[in-house]
Amino acid sequence: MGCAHRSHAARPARRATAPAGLALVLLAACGGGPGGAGGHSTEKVVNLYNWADYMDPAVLQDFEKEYGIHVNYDVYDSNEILETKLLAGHSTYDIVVPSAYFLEHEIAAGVYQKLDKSQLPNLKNVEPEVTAGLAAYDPGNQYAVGYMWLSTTGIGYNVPEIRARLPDAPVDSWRMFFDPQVLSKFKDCGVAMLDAPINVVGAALAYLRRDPNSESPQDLAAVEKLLYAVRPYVRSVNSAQYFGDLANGDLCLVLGWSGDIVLSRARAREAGKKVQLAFSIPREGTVSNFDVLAIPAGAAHPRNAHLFINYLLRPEVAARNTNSIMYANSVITASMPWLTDSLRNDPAVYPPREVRDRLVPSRAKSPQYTRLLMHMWTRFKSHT
Ligand code: N2P
Repeated sequence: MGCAHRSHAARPARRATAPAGLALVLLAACGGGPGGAGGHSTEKVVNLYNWADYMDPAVLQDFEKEYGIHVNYDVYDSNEILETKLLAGHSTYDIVVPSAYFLEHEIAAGVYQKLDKSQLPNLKNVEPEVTAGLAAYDPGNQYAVGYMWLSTTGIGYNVPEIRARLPDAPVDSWRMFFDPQVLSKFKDCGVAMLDAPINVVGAALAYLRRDPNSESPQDLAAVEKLLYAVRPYVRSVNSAQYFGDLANGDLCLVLGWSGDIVLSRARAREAGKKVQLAFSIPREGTVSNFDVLAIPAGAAHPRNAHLFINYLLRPEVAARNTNSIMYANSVITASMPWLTDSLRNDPAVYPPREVRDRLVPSRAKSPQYTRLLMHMWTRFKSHT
């Protein structure tokens, strides 16, 4: 533990600007030092950069117990932040967890190293459907491994609060968010939206019955109009606090991700709160994401990164992560026996085929469109 602590402190020292001697002293104190294949560090750590609440803490502890490798878990709350760090080129991370639609450009920009599949025998456990789906973003599956197979963008709501304000609320429709007449009814009990522009715009395009992956400036302008009309009723735009707020009863309606909302429902129940939550995938359809595990090009501990990724692909470990974070993992079938019954049968986590047919996986966007989108999004967020 002490070693892991020192190695954590040593991380900034590996940056070019820090005194090189310090890094060496700290590495030596950990019984390691530059060495191993390619001069990689032999410190017993792996630096993970991930979403908060996106891995079972007990899985981290068990990995450490089995391999003596400490996982430093650092958090971000948007793909955009992760990408900015990776592109700036001075990340100190060994494993990151981007969504597949970000992965495509990041691979092209050279921010990842190819996986050494000989160190990943548990790749055989990943559902073939997931691997095939990921190949659309990572041809040949060279850089990334599926982590969580499915997050859908949908509606989370506090059932009694919504019913009290609008008994026939259209909870299975995007009208809940994009019809100002409807949304205005819920302003007082708290409305939040993800700070994930591609997913929110995708949902709005589904509502408009347009292609959720459209890059047309006209479609974006139509979405901007919709978003401005509802902005007065949206209390917050974030992807990290909203599900805790929903569980506490501080919000009554969120445009959020499936697992987060299922998790907040479970937390509210555990806490014995009166908050009664539900999740719906709107009938107009929605966007879905895969999240993956990838190793940045400059990772200092690639061997440990491979060991940890391989560990996460054990069916039982994948199931424990799903049981904890409530997203469907990429191992799907092989992990099923270890899932809790309630999750295995939860259509919010494992949607039935007819619902899955309405899901449109988010795709990578061109740099030109991304610029337009980000400008629109910044205006939207600051608009009151
Ligand atoms: C975790 C959020 C995970 C991102 N709270 C879903 N794509």
